[in-house]
Amino acid sequence: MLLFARPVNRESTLSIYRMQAPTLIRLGGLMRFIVLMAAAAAILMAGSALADTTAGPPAPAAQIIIENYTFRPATLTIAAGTKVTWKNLDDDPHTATDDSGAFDSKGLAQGDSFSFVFTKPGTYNYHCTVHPFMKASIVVVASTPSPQKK
Ligand SMILES: [Cu+2]
Repeated sequence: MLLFARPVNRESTLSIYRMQAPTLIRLGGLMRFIVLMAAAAAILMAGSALADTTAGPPAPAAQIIIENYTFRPATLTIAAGTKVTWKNLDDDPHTATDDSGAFDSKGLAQGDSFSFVFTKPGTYNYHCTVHPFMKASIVVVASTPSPQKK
């Protein structure tokens, strides 16, 4: 009799849990997602920290500032695969236009930026079409695979 009664009592207690279960599962899923994202971010940060300490290729992104009718730096050396972003700080419009047509930012107003990913090694001389005296260059070197730790 008692053995039979217990499961019945349990059943009624469980029904409360059962009502909350979907909410708990949803929260659990969200928490799992957050934890996974945090873990992924940590791995990515650890990876970039490793890349910084080794004398490997430069970071895969670089910036060129256009200010006072000048590209800064005037010569930028990057590894193939690097994304370069130009940003115009002048109130006069400028362009970053490759001499041989590989890229062309078109007119950049103040605060505008333009990005281009350099995949082919070589020297890219470029200028501003509005102010042809503005010249600079980008040297793209072949990227070497970073050493793998096992
Ligand atoms: Cu210009």
